[in-house]
Amino acid sequence: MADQGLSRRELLKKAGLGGAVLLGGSVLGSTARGAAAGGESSEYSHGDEHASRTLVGDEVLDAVYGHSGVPVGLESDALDAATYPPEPDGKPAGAVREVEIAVEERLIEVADGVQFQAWTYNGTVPGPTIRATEGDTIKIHFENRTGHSHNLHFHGAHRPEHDGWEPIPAGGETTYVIEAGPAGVHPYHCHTAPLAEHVSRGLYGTMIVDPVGGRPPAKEVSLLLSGFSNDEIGRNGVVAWNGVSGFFHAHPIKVERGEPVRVYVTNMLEYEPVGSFHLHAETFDCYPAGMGDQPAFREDTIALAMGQRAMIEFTLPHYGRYMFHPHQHWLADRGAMGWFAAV
Ligand SMILES: [Cu+2]
Repeated sequence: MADQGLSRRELLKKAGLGGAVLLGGSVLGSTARGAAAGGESSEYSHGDEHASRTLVGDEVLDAVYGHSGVPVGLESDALDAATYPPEPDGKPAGAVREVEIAVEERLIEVADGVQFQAWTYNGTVPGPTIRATEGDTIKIHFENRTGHSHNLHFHGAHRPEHDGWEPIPAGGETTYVIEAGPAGVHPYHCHTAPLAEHVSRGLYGTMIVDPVGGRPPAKEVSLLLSGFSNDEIGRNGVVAWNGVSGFFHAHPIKVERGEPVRVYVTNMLEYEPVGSFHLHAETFDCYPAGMGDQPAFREDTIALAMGQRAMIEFTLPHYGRYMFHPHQHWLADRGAMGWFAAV
């Protein structure tokens, strides 16, 4: 076991070192020049030499930058359920929604060769994205299929007796009934002591609450930042968007040029006082906690304390890759680097 742990640490170190070497080797630059030389310059060029040097044609989806660490063989659609929220289903306001949530222990691969003994909601980290309209009633049938106490606590506004802080013992079950609201984006997570362990082991997810009448059409994406800690990898030795290190580095999130994009960003990174989201080459409108009719401000970087979240909206006008990552670069280096690819 000790040998195995050492090899995993070594593997992680090697991956990090590999990234540094690639960075120094200007892989992006050489890829860009190769694509430009291949023609199609009218499509990719925007009339200035800097742009033609940094845009990469069809290589846009597989060029290499920095530390990746994504598990080998993981398909490009493996995180679709976490990344693309369920679409609003058009039920009339005031609907009653039934949700089944079970806590299960799972061994999950959070980075290439790094297995993590996770506590999960419905088998995945993060748990399922729940979507409702403001004022709906959500009935969560909760089952604890583990040997420890757990529970399910939602952010947002609801009756305190359904706040979910009371531990549900091993093998136990309960039903939480909450009113969806306010309109916004709200995390849910386990609230059993010791809290830091229960959350950092993987018990969290996102709830999206639409205003009555919905939001304007947009390409919608959900990104949840979290970390993984154990004796082998250390505290937050792996950091990820939607549960897998380097995933959106290996598989950029594709959007159409000029299409409105709405991203629900949630920070569930335990043991760090603050996380953040930074978008390269464009700015975005920010709705803190997804609340309000109008954006609170425009930015390219937002800070998010643990449990904080935001809804951001932007369009990407140019063909090419737009990097995103926490602006704490040690977090980006541990797997939270990603791209939007405007195609
Ligand atoms: Cu728990």
